[in-house]
Amino acid sequence: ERKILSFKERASLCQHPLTKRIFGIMEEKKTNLCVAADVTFCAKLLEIAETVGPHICVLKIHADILEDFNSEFPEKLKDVAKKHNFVIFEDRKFADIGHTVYMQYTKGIHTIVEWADIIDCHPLPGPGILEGLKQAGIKKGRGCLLIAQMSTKGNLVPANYPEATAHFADHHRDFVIGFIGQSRLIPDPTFINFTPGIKLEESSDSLGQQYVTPQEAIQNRGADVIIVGRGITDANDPQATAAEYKKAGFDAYSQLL
Ligand code: 5IU
Repeated sequence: ERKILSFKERASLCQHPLTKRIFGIMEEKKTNLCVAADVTFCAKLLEIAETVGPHICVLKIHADILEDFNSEFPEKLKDVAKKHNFVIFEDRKFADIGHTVYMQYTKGIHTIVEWADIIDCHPLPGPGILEGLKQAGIKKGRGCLLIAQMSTKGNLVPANYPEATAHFADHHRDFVIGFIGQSRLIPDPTFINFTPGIKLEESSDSLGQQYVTPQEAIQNRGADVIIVGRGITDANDPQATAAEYKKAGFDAYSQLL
């Protein structure tokens, strides 16, 4: 039986300033909702950020699908994040050798390290990937999530992978702030568990995505933060729908306390 702590209690236990800040936002805004804004134009993304901003703790984006990405965009997004008090997560899923991910994180047209509070990576390449990302991220106070499991049908993640991932995180607490997965890996309350593949009704899409409900993810699988994309961005009223997911997520967590 794991002991569930409030977001406030968890914030107080955290050493990493970014984790502390995220739990603080979750407590203050009463939300454990992360919206995945997978859209292809900057104006649309900024509109979604404004619309759902009051209801989220984290906004997850894919900068590399923006057809009109430009150097002013991150500044505009940062302004919205500041206004509504959420953090920015670039879901780049780094997966290469340390030297290459260092460059992908800091160079190119996206210069991700300059604006993304959170990034994520596949632990598959071994410790070098974190060493590479850390070289740029630590001095800016950034944090990284380790991808421990995936939501997709038929994925190749082996059964012992989450355990090895947790071990990895334990050795890089100065940069790893948590996990992306479908179940809680370790009880440690200072790591944040993000779970994608969430909809109010269980379903799937035509490309392997599998959805569970906020209640299932939080109460039975140990998610802290639910990641919701199309369930909100494709809704007729994204703002009202975000409010609905926020309530479902926060109520599900609160019921565990
Ligand atoms: N995402 C997943 N599953 C995973 C991982 C990431 O869906 O296992 I790791 C991302 C992909 C997308 C978002 O950006 O989360 C989910 O979007 P939808 O709610 O629209 O399916």
